[in-house]
Amino acid sequence: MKIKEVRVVVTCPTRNYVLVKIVTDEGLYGVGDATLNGRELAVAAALKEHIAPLLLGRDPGCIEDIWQYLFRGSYWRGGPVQMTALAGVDMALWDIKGKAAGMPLYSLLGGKTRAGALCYTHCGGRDFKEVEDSVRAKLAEGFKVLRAQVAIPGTKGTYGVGSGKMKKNKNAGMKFLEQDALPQEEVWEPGPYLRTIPQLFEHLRGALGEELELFHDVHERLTPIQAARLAKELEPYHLFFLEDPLRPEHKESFRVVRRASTTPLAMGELFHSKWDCLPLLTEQLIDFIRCDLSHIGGITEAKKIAAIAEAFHIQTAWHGPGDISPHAHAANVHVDVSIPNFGVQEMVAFPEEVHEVMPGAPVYKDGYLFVSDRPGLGTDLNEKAAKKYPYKRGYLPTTRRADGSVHDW
Ligand code: CS2
Ligand code: MG
Repeated sequence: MKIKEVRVVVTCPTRNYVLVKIVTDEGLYGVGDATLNGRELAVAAALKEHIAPLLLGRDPGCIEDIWQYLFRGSYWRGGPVQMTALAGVDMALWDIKGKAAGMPLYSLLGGKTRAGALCYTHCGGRDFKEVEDSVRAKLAEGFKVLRAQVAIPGTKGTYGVGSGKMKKNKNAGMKFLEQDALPQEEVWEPGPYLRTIPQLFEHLRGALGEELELFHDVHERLTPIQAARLAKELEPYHLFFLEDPLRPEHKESFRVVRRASTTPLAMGELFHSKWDCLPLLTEQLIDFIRCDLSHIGGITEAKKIAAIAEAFHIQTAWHGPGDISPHAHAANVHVDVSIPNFGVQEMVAFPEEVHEVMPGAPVYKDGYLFVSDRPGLGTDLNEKAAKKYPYKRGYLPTTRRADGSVHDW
């Protein structure tokens, strides 16, 4: 079997997605996710201009060799754009391998270690009561693990509470990316944030008890000593984990947070390779590794990261936001259900437009996600439907401190 064609599809069914479709001379094809929110066309160009010509005529079954060829063979390696492009290719190749073998991906990866993947969803609100109501509603839907975010008094826009430059569609109630919107600017200060979050969890535990699993996403905003204070002050509320407390660049800073508390730590959505994860894994500075399969070069790299983590008693919690496609979500769950050290899986409910363009997303039932037994990833791409939703330039929000200086969003 040989690769005959590499197609790159950019589509915006409510938000932008970049898909790689690899077609073989035997008619089999695979589709992978190469979406990088806010930099979609950079990845599409890398794929079309630089990577596609390197794939034509190759055996799609040699996934590891193609991975190494695209990563090491290019000399200029790594980074979000290239690792997202590589992820798209990698997922498409695994999809082809599964279809050729007549097996679902989880089966190729060693077979099921569990029936479904325990998953979590997001709960946000303008105040503690709204967050509590949102948690109660999700508990009623069967969720067992919940992420809680609350608006911070005196700040403008809070991560996880609003939703960027999206406008509501009157008919569907769904939010769509605005055409040519520039980044929304939010204002954030550590003082009010650090005072509010422990109070939020005090409220939630008081109202809802100890049974449910709760956690919080810091979104890489704190300094090491601030993160250490937060982790310590959250100890009485027994979080499932504290997500992404620090920026991804200086991993040694995690030692400060680790020494200060027993709150479990999770990190990784901004990582791009196993090497980014290494010090946190080998020093056991975190409890959950939560890379984004679409930004680390796909399933091949995820399997390796999971295996390294297993040796250090660390579980996986792969990133699963709405800005990566159902193909990536399916890849997440195939890995989740086939590795021994799976922890939890982030999930989103996609709008109808996304299902129309990319059918086959994992199915949610009573707190767990399930993938189908169809060969490969079990997802597909409806190219005709994709054309109905042309690309719209869009950005993630940015954040400034009260004095106007740029801060991490
Ligand atoms: C996130 C994402 O899901 C998460 O935990 O932190 O929402 C993240 O902000 C986006 O994927 C950025 O593109
Ligand atoms: Mg996050």
